[in-house]
Amino acid sequence: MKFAHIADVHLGREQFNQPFRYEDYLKAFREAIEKSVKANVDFILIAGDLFHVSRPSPRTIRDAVEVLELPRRKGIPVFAIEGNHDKTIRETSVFDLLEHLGLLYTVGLKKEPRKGEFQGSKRLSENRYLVWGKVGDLEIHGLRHHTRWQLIRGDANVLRALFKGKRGILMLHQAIDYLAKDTPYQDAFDLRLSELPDGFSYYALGHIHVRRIAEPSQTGLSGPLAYPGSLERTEVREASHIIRYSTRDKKPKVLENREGPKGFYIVEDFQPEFMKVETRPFYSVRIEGNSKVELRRKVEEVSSLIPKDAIAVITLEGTIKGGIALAEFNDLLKDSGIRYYTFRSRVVGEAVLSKERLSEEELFTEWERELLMHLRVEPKEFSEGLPEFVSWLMERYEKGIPAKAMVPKKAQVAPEAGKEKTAETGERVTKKAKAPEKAAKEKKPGKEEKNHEKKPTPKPKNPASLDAWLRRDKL
Ligand SMILES: [Mn+2]
Repeated sequence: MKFAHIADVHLGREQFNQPFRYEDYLKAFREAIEKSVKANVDFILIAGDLFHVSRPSPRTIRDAVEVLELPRRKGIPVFAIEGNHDKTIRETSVFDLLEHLGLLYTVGLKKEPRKGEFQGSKRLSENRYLVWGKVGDLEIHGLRHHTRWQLIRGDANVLRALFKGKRGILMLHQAIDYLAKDTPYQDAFDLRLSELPDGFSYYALGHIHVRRIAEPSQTGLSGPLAYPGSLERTEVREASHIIRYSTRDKKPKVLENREGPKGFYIVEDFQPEFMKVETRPFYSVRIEGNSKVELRRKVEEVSSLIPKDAIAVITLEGTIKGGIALAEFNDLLKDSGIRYYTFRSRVVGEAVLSKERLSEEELFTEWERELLMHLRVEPKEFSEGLPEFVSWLMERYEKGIPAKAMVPKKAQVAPEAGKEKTAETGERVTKKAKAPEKAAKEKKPGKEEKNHEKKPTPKPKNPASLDAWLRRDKL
């Protein structure tokens, strides 16, 4: 059994508002599908964010159809889940259209059962079905993207309940803490490693845009966890090259990004092997200087190191009296021929007296950090479920909410009062304030683990929490 595992295509995206980037993203998708077909795979997985938005333009849909025709003509089924970018709460989505055309099959929760050569389903409750893909004896399970607060509540773990006893492949579009290190999801993961359902031979993941693999020997799970990363370079962090030019350096240094090329996996016997996809050179340039003259000179010097067909994001840094205006730099590269460049400024107008920086932990309470974390990752989510989310958050951090917000007047004050006071006086956050917060932090994981251990009470029917979740949650 051989299959392709693709994720985070973001088809339809015009990065930097540049139409040529639309073509780049499409080209990468076409190359990945062509290489999969050429490798003679039995099926193809797209683990979320095939599209950049949930309502792609007619042009994007046309291009997706054209590319997905390639495997269909060879009888190679494509299985997909929706990611955070392309999921929708509407009745009908672009995925329904593609499915109707026989171009792909989505797996997960559905209102209607599915039957056919490549699909199976099981009734969970009234008009709720778990739908999976099948190729021979192999089942391909999955669930579209959900936020952590939808999947894990106290000791209720929706994923474990849904996929209990299932085998084969599990496709998810979530950030798993274990593999999120050095990614934007480091502190904003959706799932802990220990929360994943065990028993699958391969975990086909999407959402983290850099390539990561964790072997069963590292995780204790039954199969490897794999993120192929996005097919194109979606942000500065994913640049192909980094140019650094500090105030000390006489010459700029050009480095290749250690994350390497972009691509996807061809998986044989559940062992992923990386397949490169050609992408446009993307340069992240950082220039430090102590004067406008120095910065301008260095920009000119560096420009010859950037290939003409590249994208360049140039960040200017330093301390310069009066600051700088980016408009003063744009003219420098006007005739450079570089396909697209943009300047960003991290120049400060005056010297900062203290180099000390307050950490997030010192600035915000745990409750505030949790709220910020969710807002940072999922701003879209809140048009719908904000009140529900807030009550979930309040519940979870009941003990951390200032007493006055919970109970009018006669509050059960004491342990948290100190923290509240320091927050209100607004002066520097003292050690006094940190202490109770730390204690609370240390207590929490222990409590969760205890709940975990208690949990496995195998019931023949859906656990009550799953039933409740199915009733409440939108598909
Ligand atoms: Mn993505």
